[in-house]
Amino acid sequence: MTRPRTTVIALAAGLLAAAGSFVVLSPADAASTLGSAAAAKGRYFGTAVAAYKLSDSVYSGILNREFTSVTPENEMKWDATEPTQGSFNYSSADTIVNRAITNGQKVRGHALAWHSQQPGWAQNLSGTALRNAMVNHVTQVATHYRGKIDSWDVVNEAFADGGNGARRDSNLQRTGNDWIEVAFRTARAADSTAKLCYNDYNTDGQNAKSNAVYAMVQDFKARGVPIDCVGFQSHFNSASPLPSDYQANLQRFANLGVDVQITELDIEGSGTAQANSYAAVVRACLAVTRCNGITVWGIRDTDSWRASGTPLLFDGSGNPKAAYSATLTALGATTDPSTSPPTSPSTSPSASPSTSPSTPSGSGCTASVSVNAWTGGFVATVKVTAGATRLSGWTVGLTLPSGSAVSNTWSATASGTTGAVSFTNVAYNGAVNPAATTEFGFQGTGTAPSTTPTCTAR
Ligand code: 9MR
Repeated sequence: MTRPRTTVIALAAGLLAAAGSFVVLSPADAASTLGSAAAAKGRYFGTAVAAYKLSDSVYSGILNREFTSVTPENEMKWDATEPTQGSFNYSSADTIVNRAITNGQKVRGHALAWHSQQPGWAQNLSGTALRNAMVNHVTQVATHYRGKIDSWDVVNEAFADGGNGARRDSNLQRTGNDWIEVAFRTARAADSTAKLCYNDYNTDGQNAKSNAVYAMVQDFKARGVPIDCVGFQSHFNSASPLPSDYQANLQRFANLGVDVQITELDIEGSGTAQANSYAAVVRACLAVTRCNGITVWGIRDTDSWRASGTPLLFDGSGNPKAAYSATLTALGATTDPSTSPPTSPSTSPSASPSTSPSTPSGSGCTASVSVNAWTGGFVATVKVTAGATRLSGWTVGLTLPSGSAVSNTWSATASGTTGAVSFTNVAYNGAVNPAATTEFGFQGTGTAPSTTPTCTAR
């Protein structure tokens, strides 16, 4: 498929031969990863991450390239963070969180209070002792991560399956029906910056369980219990397929005044059927203004808790599946085979047509920026091209217009958010072969930058 032509703005004309170029792309042309395509729609695209897989370069390469949010898959759960009562261990979760922040990715915290994956000591508590232990746990963990979490799953899976809309029986539930609101008030007191979510499964369509969650959120809103978002896990398979009223269900919750997030998406299957379901989920989220992010529950099929159902967007070798292309297309990006994601993360050939700067020469590097802008915001994709010498690191300098600010950066580290900002490579994309390219991106508020970027080899 031919890539649509791009427009070179006038100011760049005289500068093309100099350090870089500045190109405005049509919206459909601007995004070539899940994260950048979602960002162009004002949303994040995240994945569950397991700390022990981060040393796998295929895994971390895809993670850095494609995703703008991460959820620790198990590392923030009660058994992991408080294995002994009053003794907290954040090492694995901190690894994920700090790495995400370095890479400009948001973090979804998962989960503060849940009937499952409790440490043995908590499983053996009841009554006031358990209530107090829960309050202390929520306080300690939310305080430790204050300022680093975009959204917390404060309470997970507290409603029963089946037709009566009841609360799930659990040791936490038996401490009193108010345990959920106590958890939310406690989380807010510890961290006033994170969005506080209720998260559950089998609530993806309108049914007795989602009706009960809906009533709880409505009640919380009416009584001033702090709740900001509802997570819809969206684990789909042939026994539990994508409901036809998925979008309507997201919308009715959004209408209560909360954000809605798709938090653990996976869809068992393969080929076109699977791809179509992924696209339908994305379209539903994009159609609901307050659906502000999608998280898939793992990267490669082999990373999934349901690996045999091949439910994710990348195959076991890290190659994008049909479901990946469908997701990207539904997010509004074009999938151009010449720029389809590499299986290894670092660099791509310089033949990519869209933003090519002048023929690289000398020992430095050049940078070009393509922008997808809307009223009040923009996403910038920056291409770094090596000169005649292999780069071992690079820094791109850009000046933002007055009143504009960088809100999110991926595949680079930004020195600041306003004015003259330097973007430096992250660990995996500093090395660029002669005349080869690598990309990074950032999202901003205000007007997009219109000056030519500088590029310095390091
Ligand atoms: O993916 C998680 C898996 O590695 C754990 O073994 C499992 C244990 O309960 O939890 C999985 O994640 C769950 C998530 O925390 C909550 N919603 C359901 C997810 C899949 O079971």
